[in-house]
Amino acid sequence: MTWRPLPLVLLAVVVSLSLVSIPQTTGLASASVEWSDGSTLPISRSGSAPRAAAKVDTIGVFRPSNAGVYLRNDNSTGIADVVFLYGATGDQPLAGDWDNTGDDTIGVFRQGFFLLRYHNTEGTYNVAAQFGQSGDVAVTGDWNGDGVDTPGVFRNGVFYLRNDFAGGPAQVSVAFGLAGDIPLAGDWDGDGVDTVGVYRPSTSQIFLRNSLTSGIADISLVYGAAGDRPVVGDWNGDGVDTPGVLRGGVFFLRNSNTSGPANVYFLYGLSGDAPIVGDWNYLP
Ligand SMILES: [Ca+2]
Ligand SMILES: [Ca+2]
Ligand SMILES: [Ca+2]
Ligand SMILES: [Ca+2]
Repeated sequence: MTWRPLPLVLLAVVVSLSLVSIPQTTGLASASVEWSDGSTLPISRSGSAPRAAAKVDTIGVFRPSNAGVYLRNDNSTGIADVVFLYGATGDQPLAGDWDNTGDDTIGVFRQGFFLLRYHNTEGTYNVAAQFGQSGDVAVTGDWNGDGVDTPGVFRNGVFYLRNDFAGGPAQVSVAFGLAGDIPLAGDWDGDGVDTVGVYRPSTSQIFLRNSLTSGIADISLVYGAAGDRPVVGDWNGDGVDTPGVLRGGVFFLRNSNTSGPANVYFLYGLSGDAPIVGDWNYLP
């Protein structure tokens, strides 16, 4: 769920490469630019030039009854774009970029194990990381900004986080929220590092913190209603994760970390499905 801007130096290289490459694909429009020294360089007008791709998160659901995963590549009503079986009834579904490829893939938390897969296809896990324990609620995020989402758990108002899949004790502990809160993880300020938050079901309040240290909320807002299942994601590709809720088969998504109505809402999945969020079809 982390958007990483292309470094300026790399961006300059990409732009210059696009100026000197001649589009060969049939049917692509092309043009040339005459420079002050009289030379000409072709440029592509087809939109095929390399550019920094923004990550946009979309929704999916995990269906406990059949351990089915139903991913959609747009935040709109419609059939699933990707369907496969993963995990088992009783697992907590997860999604993240476990291998720093840019795309988010499935995982589950099961009794102190993070069982993570590198592809959104049926198959066994690629990573089995022991972290946390039964009764914990799992969260995943890029806690150190290296592009890899790694495990965390929430237990009685404390987040325990690790920056790798090696097992072992928590590397970071953050007291935030209360027992009974639903933990959240995302990049609330667009700096490339995921931090923690909580959703408080009793009051529909969301509390977000921008650093991985114990302390009061940097951002608080009210969103959703009793019984909603919260989600967070970057719905508009601006690098900032913002809230949403799933309510009886309808997703309500908001594009800012402020109180207010949904910016987007649509029917998806069935009552009883658990929501998941990621960029399933990211292409670098
Ligand atoms: Ca990935
Ligand atoms: Ca990381
Ligand atoms: Ca951040
Ligand atoms: Ca956003």
